[in-house]
Amino acid sequence: MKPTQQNQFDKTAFQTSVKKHLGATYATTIEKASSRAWYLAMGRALAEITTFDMLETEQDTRIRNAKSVNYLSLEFLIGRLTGNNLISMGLYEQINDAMNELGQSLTDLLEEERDPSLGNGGLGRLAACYMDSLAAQEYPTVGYGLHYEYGLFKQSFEKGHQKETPDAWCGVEGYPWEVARPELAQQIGFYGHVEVYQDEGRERRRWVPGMSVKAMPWDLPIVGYQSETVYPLRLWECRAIAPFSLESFNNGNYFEAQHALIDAGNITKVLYPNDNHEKGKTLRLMQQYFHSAASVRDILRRHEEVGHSLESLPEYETIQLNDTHPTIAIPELMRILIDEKDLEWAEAWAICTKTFAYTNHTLLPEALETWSESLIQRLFPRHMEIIYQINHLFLQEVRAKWPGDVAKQQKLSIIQEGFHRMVRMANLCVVGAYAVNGVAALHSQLVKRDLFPEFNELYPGRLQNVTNGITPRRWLKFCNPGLSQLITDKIGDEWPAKLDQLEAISQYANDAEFQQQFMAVKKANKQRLADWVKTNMDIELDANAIFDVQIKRLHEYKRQHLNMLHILSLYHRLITDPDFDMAPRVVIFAAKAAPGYHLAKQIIYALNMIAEKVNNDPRVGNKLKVVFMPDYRVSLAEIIIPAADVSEQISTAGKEASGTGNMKMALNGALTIGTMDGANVEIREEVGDDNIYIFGLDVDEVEQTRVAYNPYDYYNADPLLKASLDLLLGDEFTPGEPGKLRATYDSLLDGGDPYLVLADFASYVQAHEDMDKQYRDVSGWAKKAILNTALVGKFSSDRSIRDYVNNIWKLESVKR
Ligand code: 26Q
Repeated sequence: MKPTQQNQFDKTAFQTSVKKHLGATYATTIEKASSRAWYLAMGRALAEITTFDMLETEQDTRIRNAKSVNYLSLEFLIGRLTGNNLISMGLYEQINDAMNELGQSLTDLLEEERDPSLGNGGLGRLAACYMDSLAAQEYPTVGYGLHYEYGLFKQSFEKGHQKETPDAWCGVEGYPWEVARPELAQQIGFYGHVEVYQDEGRERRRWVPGMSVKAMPWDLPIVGYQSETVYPLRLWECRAIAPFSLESFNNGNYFEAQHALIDAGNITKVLYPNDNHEKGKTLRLMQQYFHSAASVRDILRRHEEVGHSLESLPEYETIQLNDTHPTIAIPELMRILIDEKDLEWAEAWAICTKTFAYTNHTLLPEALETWSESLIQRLFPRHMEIIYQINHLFLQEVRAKWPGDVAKQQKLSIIQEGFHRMVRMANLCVVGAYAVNGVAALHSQLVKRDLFPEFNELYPGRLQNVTNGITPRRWLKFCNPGLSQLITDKIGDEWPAKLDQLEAISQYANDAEFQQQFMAVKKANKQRLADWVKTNMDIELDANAIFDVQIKRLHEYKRQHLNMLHILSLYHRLITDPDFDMAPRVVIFAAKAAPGYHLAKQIIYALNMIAEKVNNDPRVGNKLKVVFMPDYRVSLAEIIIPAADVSEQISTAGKEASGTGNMKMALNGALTIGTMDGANVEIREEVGDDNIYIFGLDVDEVEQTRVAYNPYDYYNADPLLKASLDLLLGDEFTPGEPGKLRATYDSLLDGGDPYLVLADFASYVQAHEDMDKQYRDVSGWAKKAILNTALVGKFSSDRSIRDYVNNIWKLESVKR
């Protein structure tokens, strides 16, 4: 590992650069500059350093001749870059000092940065953590994504209802960390037809697109922790081709008539705000192809520029598909190899199937992508031919393995038969990839057992597991400086790159002084959050209360409404049972609902109305507060996570592929209350049964319970459950307007309760009671919290990346 920038840092030169940008880039003066201008100028001055390092990394012949991973993802939820990059560059203190001398507070300037919210949730954030770990461990990498003009919408509440507004993350001035790479632009086609022609007696085919656009790359620097290696996150922006060719426009070749209205600027205008739900929108498929095509061409350009042969592609490049969203890259590579590079089908297929690997992030049927054959045919006629041919050859394999078994062929076919034929993207991925992985041990087992059992027989060893991880740089060192310092004082400062070392902290779990210090840090973090809530929401919180946190996208399977029922049960008991005693508790939510997901929005509304009443009801006093923080995003998570005492991970068993918020909160000393789902199972293995609160049905019990499930059985048998649910029917929370919160009630009873909320209610309430008792034992709680921090080193994304490297990608690290 090379020395960090610290040694070469020239403070005066840096200050001069900041001042130059203030004037030359942002047209202001030291006297007049706003905080925003100072932040932008500082960002540009820093980006200058990293851009040089990125170009050096790009030119490094050892890296150019080593194998790289290309991480293809429609989402990279990177969060703010400035603070994080300062930590990676080892320059935090120096820049703090340099900016102080210029009369600026670094912490204030960092608050000026808008989050680049170029993702929905877990999958996008995972891609960002993986880029961080790839760079930190110096594995050659390029991240490929989209440069959306608008990221995930901004959320606010109007009378308790979610309101969405566009997120123009770049602002008018542009984002200081990005650099345009016009020399690497690509031209991308859509629509059109397939031409058949003769070439030296052979019949050949080529796609003649009906319209074309330009893909302009923007590079963001991914700075390796304590290294000068900087890899690019390359985000493609769609532009109209310039200069606009009037001649071809007029003679009708340039755009086909029916597509003339599509403005090229539309394609990367906005991120689709659905997570774990696909809707077959044409523009979404265009985004996917635009992303895949530009990325594949860039990969081939890099490969060929160094002089490597096409046959050797799998030796130098591997392409990781982050879910099925970039699946069209597989037929696109086939098309280029066959139609443009003159390879035979078999040669091209051999290359493809040694190059692609696919990560599955979900088992939810509504999230498995299928696209109508007619849409693909219209947008990408040549790709559709190639998909047919892939399927034709694949079904021959299926017939050879299971002769005469038509049902097997139908089940496995890439094309789903029916009135509207559909292309199953996951099947195409499994057939076209050399490795397929789930994202947690339980999830990967279910992928094998329930989703792809036949593929597992047909291709033994192809289906694997890589348990997700999180970067400890952002999710401990940066967001929780108090705890980081405490840890460093005990075990030195190598833990951010070697998270397993945290285990050494467990020797202090019973140490009274360390417990007291650990809990003092936690309390300060809770106070920081309470201050945010006071300033932004005007709600007073007591930092001595239990901070009980559920932060994630709003989804029925994640069961925010189970948490809601628990709140209602506490409220009911507080106002009806004079003997009921509980430790003061603050229940904190943050979540965005997809704009078209009606019930999710109703759950947000109900939680906001319940909060309003509970927080102001004198009968409740300070025992219970409910806070729904608006506009959940990475920078908000950085404030909430260090302040959590309790981490809510309460999905129906079998539904949450992994979860990563669970890892972040455990690392920051929160105790998990959770089901046997996703990575909770592995967190429990690491921290031990005594240090986690597991409740509810497991996967097998969920399956058995579903057979004859009637939510009314639970409703009628459990008076506390009934009383809690019935609160939603009256006007307790919507004075004068009874029934306004009944959407949740209806879905849980007449709606059949598809996620078994009522079945898990009693066990969930019991687990909370156990935790409440434990919280009153201050030392006992501190011990458990410390052990959570100490024992979750496994969940560093550095370990996940090493798993990918060793079991799937087979790369070598290149230290500079
Ligand atoms: C697909 C087609 C059309 C429009 C949108 C989509 C789409 C977009 C985003 C489908 C799914 C997503 C996001 C899924 C996601 O975030 N999954 C989560 O991935 C995490 C990382 O592996 C896991 O920890 C979570 O369990 C999983 O829910």
